[in-house]
Amino acid sequence: MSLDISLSKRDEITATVSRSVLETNVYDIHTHLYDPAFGELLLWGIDDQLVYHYLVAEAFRHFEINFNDFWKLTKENQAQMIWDSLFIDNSPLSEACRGVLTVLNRLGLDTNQRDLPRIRKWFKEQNPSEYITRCMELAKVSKICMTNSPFDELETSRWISGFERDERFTSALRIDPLLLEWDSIIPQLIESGYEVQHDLSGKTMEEVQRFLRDWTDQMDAVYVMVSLPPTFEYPANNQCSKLIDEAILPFCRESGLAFALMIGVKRGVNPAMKLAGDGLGKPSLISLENLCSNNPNNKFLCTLLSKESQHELCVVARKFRNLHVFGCWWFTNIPSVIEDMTRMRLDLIGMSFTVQHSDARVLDQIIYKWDHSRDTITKVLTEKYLNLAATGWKPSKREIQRDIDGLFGQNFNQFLAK
Ligand code: HDL
Ligand code: ZN
Repeated sequence: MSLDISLSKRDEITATVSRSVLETNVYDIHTHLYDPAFGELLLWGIDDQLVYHYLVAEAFRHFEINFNDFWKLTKENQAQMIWDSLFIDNSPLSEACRGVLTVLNRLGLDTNQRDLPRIRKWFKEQNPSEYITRCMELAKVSKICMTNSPFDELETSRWISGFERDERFTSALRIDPLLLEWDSIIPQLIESGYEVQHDLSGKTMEEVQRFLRDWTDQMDAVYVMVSLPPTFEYPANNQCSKLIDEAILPFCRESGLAFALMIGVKRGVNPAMKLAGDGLGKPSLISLENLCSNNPNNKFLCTLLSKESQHELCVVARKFRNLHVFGCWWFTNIPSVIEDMTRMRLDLIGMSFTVQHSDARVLDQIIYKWDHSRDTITKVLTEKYLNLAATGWKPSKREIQRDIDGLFGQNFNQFLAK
């Protein structure tokens, strides 16, 4: 199709898309990074990059060591084992391996020296606060949304003691334990002064809403988020569904906050691997349809973990304008799947989605996660604009920039503001 346009028009569109994608700053709407005020919780540097749970999972396929002995090693020794196994003994072709090298290369280090001690020495010489700015500038990330849990003691003490926010970091209120481990978090809620009952009776639902309100205010959260198993059912005769219906959704309607659902994660498929031990399953999207259909005055964000679910998700999004699709989550965050998902989303829901989030756990990772995603996004968008031009419709530079601004965060901001 795109052969019907002149070579000069073709080159102009190709250059415009590539430049816009490369130069447009993104709002990274889901990460596990932290405002620098959280100190050690903000991970960065070569060792944290190497012991990232994606690489732990890949490295264990080569290791003889048992899991517990590995976890007893120092972080540096864990990193050395992973480096030796995945980078030296085998070529680092996986997305997560290539990512480490993309980061080092973009930082100006000579990866071909393959000298881990020398690399480690370079990171030790970096100034943390300057390094945050450097990573965000290299990654072209202007804003980072954190994942903030009111159930994580490491975090809550910092929130309660108060700190001056770094305006580049926004907050998302993460509530998995509230919905998935109700019986285990009851004591913490009661101890914090919320009058809740195991059987959800009495003032429980209004007290859970007060809990959400208190923490949303404390964090200035921009949305509420939960990750859910592939077996998630809604509506259902269980605590999770009742809490969603009678506490989460009423609170989100009252506050105007979106409820973000990340569906399909199977926690602890191999518990000995800790964070690296989670797997995925393909959910039924009937529950998502029911959520959107039964709650037209709630806003839902959604990303799914199974590649096989992505087509259905686009069709559900076509039915419900109160559903905003975002990102290529975790096991789908690899070039081949990002390409399929982005093409499918443009084909089925046009521009009305957020193209990517990094899910970065280590600051430096935003450099590779966005570099690699931009490559694929450029490829798909160029194809789409060339197809468009072949119809005689000539997308202007301004229109292409407008579209990319949208995919890179403006669509998300507009959806939240509805
Ligand atoms: O539940 C989530 O937010 C997931 O992103 C997990 O944190 C997962 O461990 C992860 O980091 N994926 O990229
Ligand atoms: Zn995440």
